[in-house]
Amino acid sequence: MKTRAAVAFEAKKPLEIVEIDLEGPKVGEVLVEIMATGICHTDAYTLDGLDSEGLFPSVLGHEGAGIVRAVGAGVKSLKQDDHVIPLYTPECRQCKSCLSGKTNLCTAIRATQGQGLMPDGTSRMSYKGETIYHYMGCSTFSNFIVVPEIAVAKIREDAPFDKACYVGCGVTTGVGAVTNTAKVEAGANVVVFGLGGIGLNVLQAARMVGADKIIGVDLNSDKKSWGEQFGMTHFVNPSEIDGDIVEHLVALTDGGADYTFDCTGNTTVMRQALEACHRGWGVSTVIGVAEAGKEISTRPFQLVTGRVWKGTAFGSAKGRTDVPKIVDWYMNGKIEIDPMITHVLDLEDINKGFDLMHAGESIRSVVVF
Ligand code: NAD
Ligand code: AHE
Ligand code: ZN
Repeated sequence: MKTRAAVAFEAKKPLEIVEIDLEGPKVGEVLVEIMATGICHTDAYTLDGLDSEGLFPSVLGHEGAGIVRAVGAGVKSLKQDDHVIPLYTPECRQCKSCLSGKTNLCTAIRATQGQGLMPDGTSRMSYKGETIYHYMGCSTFSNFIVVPEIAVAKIREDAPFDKACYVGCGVTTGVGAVTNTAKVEAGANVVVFGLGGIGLNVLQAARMVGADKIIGVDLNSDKKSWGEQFGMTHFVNPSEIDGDIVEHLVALTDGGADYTFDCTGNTTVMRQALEACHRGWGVSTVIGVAEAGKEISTRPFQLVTGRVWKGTAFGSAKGRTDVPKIVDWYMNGKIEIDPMITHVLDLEDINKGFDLMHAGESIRSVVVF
């Protein structure tokens, strides 16, 4: 079949809206009509050529929601007309990682996913006879996609696609980082670096679990009012304080935070987040994705004296199990999504979504098909 898609033909070039060819689902795969997709900073990072796994030409996008239109042979857990969210972190429930119960990082198809291919080692997408690579196993900047059954979460049918899509990455990542990865408890002091589409979800989850001080840090002071809407109690712009940001935060939290989160992808900030933790027990969780070649460092003494450095992918959520629950949380009013969706765009205007993100003018732009 043919489908409209925003194709990344080259790094650092705007996406081009074209009709591509899409092969139907093979064994264990499903065809999904994407109804809406968010634009995450990770899409921008890959398009900017900063992702060591970035491949071109490809169809980016990994924060979508849609409807199953056809299933391939052997598919048991999904049927036509199911409402779904594609998962960049699948859940096969059979691999060593899934069976360990210790991680959400299913390894069943990770190798081919990183090569921009389906599990059988081929792509379903092409343009004028040339292969187009899949992205993060999703490629939600296409109106129709083919994905493996194990990389699809079935969600309730009354959830609006233009909001539910955000659960496909940003909401689950930010909320899950607090509830699954760091396991923040009531009364804790929390510092969140970077108040964008991920950081605001960290804030609202910290509020949800009953954190005490919830401090937001951003270089963009426009984010102060955004943070306050989602539970932030104190805002710090590092460029507007006298002295060192770590010392400032340690003083503000009476010796250091119980939990900090990096939602910037900046390795200098990651170090600050670790060092702003309380001696003896503070836990810092890296969420931000750093550009290829970047490394983190700190004095080992920081770890010897009890600070813990962690990281999280997709908020440590097991996609097929947890994503439907997070959609329920949204539908039941436990978490908010609507105010964070600042821009709704047609596919033709998708590049505007990237411009708005880079200008710090959006929280989430969502493309509706
Ligand atoms: P965003 O662009 O919406 O937000 C980033 C925010 O960080 C902005 O408000 C920006 O002003 C702020 N910022 C940038 N540099 C800063 C600095 N030096 N100090 C303080 N604030 C700074 O991006 P997003 O969609 O929220 O994504 C945030 C990061 O999380 C990205 O690196 C993205 O790739 C990553 N991410 C990771 C996962 C995961 O599973 N680990 C999932 C989604 C996104
Ligand atoms: N491809 C990059 C790493 C990118 C990365 O860390 N991605 C996160 C999700 S970001 C979503 O917005 C992730 O899930 N990582 C785990 C995984 O298996 O990819 C690189 O450095 O090569
Ligand atoms: Zn993302």
